[in-house]
Amino acid sequence: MTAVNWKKLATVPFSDELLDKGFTKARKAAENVYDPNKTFRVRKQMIRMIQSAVDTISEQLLNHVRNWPSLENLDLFDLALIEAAVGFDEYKHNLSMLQWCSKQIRSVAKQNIDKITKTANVEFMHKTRREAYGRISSIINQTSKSLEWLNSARETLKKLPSIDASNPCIVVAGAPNVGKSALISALSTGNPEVASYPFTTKQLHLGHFEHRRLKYQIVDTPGLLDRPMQERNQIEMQAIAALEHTGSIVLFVMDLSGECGTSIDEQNNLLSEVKELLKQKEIVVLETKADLINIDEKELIEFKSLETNLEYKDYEINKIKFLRNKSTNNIMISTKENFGLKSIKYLLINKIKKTQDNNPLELPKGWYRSDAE
Ligand SMILES: Nc1nc2c(ncn2[C@@H]2O[C@H](COP(=O)(O)OP(=O)(O)OP(=O)(O)O)[C@@H](O)[C@H]2O)c(=O)[nH]1
Ligand SMILES: [Mg+2]
Repeated sequence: MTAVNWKKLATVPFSDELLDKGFTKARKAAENVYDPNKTFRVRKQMIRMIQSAVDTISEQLLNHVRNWPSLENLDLFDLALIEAAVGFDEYKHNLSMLQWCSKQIRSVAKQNIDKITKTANVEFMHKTRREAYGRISSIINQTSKSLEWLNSARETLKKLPSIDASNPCIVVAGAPNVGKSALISALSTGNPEVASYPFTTKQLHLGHFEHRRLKYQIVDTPGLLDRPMQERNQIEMQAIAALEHTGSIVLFVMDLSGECGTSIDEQNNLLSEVKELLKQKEIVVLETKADLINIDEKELIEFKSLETNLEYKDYEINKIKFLRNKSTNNIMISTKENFGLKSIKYLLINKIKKTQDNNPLELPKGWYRSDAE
């Protein structure tokens, strides 16, 4: 299973561009034919024109079919996004139209080339070539709706996040405006990628950091895990289920400062719902914007110095220092004043390492179950 890089999908040509390209190539191919005998020359030219036009067009069509990910090979998360963004059935139908088109024009080429081969009438050769061009154009025109659909689907798909399901993925959830995206930026190396979900107009952030050559992806969930369950439709529920399948761990971000606009009670309700929805996943609750909350100054200075000196050790989760809220016992962080983030990173690495090591059925990358038996 590999991540789909939607951004790499090439622009899909419109029908007139396809025909233009095919017929231009054909004209050039005919120019390169030399034969002193007129009948032989025209026959070769007409055959080359048809063959070259069809080869050029067909190759372009099939290239697109090959480059668009086949739904059978996709991860559940990508499938849920495609279904929500453009729809499976249309995705399959429009790609198969390109295959159909390629087959049809090849058959036209064969029929008309056969006719040209069998005749010695130069006029008839020209006429048969023109007829082939007419039929090819009409088939391509019948495919134009699919080409247009694929072009606009490409624009939509290009904006979706691409997650590599073979690497760990940290899912960040929480009410709107609590600081999910800020947390992703703070934990990421470089700038997070900006993408979108088909469920919301909000932009999502997809960041990553590396530790011991392993890439930890961090994905945002605006509009997906930020409101009560009954407000979500079936497609969103599918995406959430897929997210559970993809994610290694969930960070649930809360804002107790009151700044985000969602009450603490509502945030707690959302947390209970997210726990219920993502039952199989470990959920770590974080309270962010701790800089806006009254924290004992001495305790904060002490924590900051402990965190600065913190070094990564395997399996020593209990030795990682956290700043905790005394009444909720949740871990507190601030992306604005940059404290608590290093501890969280080490906590994530350790927890993910544990879940991976604890799975004796997990095979090395690139192995398949049947290879091991
Ligand atoms: N003081 C303070 N402000 C913060 C902190 N983290 C985020 N904010 C601010 O909170 C606001 C919301 O942050 P975002 O990261 O956009 O929140 P979000 O959860 O991604 O919001 P949506 O994507 O709209 O759901 C922004 O104005 C941030 O600057 C923090 O640790 N301290
Ligand atoms: Mg956000």
